[in-house]
Amino acid sequence: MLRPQDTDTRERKSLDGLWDFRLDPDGVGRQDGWWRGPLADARPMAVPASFNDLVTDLETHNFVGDVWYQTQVRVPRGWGGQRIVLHFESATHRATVWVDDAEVVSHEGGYLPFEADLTDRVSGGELIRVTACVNNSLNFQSIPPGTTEQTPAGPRQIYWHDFFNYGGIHRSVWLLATPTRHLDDVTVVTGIEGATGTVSYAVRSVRADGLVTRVVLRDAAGVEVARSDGAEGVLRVAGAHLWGPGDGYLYDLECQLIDADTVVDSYHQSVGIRTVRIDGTRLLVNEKPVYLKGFGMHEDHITIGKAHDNASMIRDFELLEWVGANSFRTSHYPYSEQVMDFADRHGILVIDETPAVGLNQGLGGGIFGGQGYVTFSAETSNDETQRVHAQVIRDLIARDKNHPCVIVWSIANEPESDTEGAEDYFRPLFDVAREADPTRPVGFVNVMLAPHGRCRVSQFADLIMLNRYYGWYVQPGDLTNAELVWTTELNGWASEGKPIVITEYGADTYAGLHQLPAQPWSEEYQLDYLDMNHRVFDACDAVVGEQMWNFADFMTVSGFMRVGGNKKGAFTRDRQPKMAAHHLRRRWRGMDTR
Ligand code: BDP
Repeated sequence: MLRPQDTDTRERKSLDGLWDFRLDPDGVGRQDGWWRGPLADARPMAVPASFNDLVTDLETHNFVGDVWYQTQVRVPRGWGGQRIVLHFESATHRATVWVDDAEVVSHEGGYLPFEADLTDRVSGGELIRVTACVNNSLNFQSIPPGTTEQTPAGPRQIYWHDFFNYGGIHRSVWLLATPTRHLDDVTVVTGIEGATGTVSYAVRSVRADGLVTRVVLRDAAGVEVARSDGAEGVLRVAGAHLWGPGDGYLYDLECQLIDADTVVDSYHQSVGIRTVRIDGTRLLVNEKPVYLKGFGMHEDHITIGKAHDNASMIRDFELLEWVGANSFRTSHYPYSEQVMDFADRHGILVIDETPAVGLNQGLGGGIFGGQGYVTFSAETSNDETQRVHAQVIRDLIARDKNHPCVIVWSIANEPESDTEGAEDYFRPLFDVAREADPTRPVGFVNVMLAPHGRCRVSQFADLIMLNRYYGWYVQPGDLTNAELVWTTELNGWASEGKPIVITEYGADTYAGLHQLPAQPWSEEYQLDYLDMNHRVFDACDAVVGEQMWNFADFMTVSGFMRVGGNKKGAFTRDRQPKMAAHHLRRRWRGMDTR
């Protein structure tokens, strides 16, 4: 699937704006055919946005189930004879879409794109009705998992991840026209041979018999540096300007389908020439060791929830730059493609994560309420879950394979990993990732409950990624003991001979709460906690990165563990610095990669 683009041969029309919207608490919309006409009793809803926080009533805020969106759009008059596609960048967690009376697509998974070919159903100039039934419920066969428990007051959704289960159409919706003979996919893999950059490419096309595939590579000034005919090949760029941390230099690869002298289709793929590789305990980008400084983040903003918004994105990247970060993890799901583009353009290194978070019922208990489940069993996360998980790994890699910013795939966050069931579940998933992308390291994020010596899944990973909360969830307020046990565990991991990234370490901190001596929840404690962790990391050669949890405070389920959400941010939810952000800035800006 290629992204909607305006090119010499392609045109797109945004469907973002106000749509009609309605909850379906009784789940009758599908039986009653709500797509067959104008949505009755609808209220306006912004697209893109999570629906949950735009309203003032608890029912809508907490709603789990089917919600219906509807809009009308006129297919541009000039699109007659073209291939016409309806493209959703995401709908959380699944959607079925109708155009007028016909169902055109169903898609499972809340953070990746899907589309429907409307060519045979619509014509240029026609006004069409688009209806989407979006569903945000979670079950043991969804990624992420969840379940519904019966309570005296009715069904209640439970899930084992620590961020609010926002729902809705979270990213842009497009109508797109391409030629019927069209480009369908492009894959680039870059390499370095001395001062020469190599760009291996493979282009897939549809109805392209007799057509020539041509690729033209241009530098950032638009000057052609290489070209080739054929659906596959290798381009060579003498004196290539490499993509690297802090230097988001991008070439443009124009892919064309040519009929005699006519360009039938054209699509632009940005290309950053770089390599990524693990060597012993080092993580190498362009053969140079890198040290990751940054955060686990969230797509989470006041009012709009999990929606993508360019203004918020720019603020977040400005803060990353200000604080001296060079990396982040897309905890705990694929982020908007605009975010990935921005990271490409700014030379930010990204650990790209699937939505497989909460495959760990052992963690449930206190925080999430769901207790007494076995993680991997026929009744809970099972073969079907594994199939869905494998598919989401493939889909994520298909979407993000060409982003130079992506240096590592994370196939899950904090799953159960100390049991035979976990080992059986995960072994084939690493193969799925490596088959889909043999070029990047693959890992998963290990949880404290499976410390060194007990984890049975890290053996499959190219690098070790650890979330650790010594001094917070264990030894709270006792940083002296925390430092000792943390050092001991980390030394154990270092003996594995793989690079280690600390993908989470953090302490909830209520902005403005000050205490001397420092106590948990105060800004002073967050500083002491960071200092303790940094001493532990600096003493361990195998540590190649620190990503503090979290970039900013974020929304979670309500409960006695969370005060208006998770408060482990270096920044507040409205993106202002806590003392910790200034502290990190001093460390990170003063630090050279080791
Ligand atoms: C880890 C999770 C993360 C949570 C964090 C926390 O990976 O999603 O928000 O802990 O408890 O378990 O703050």
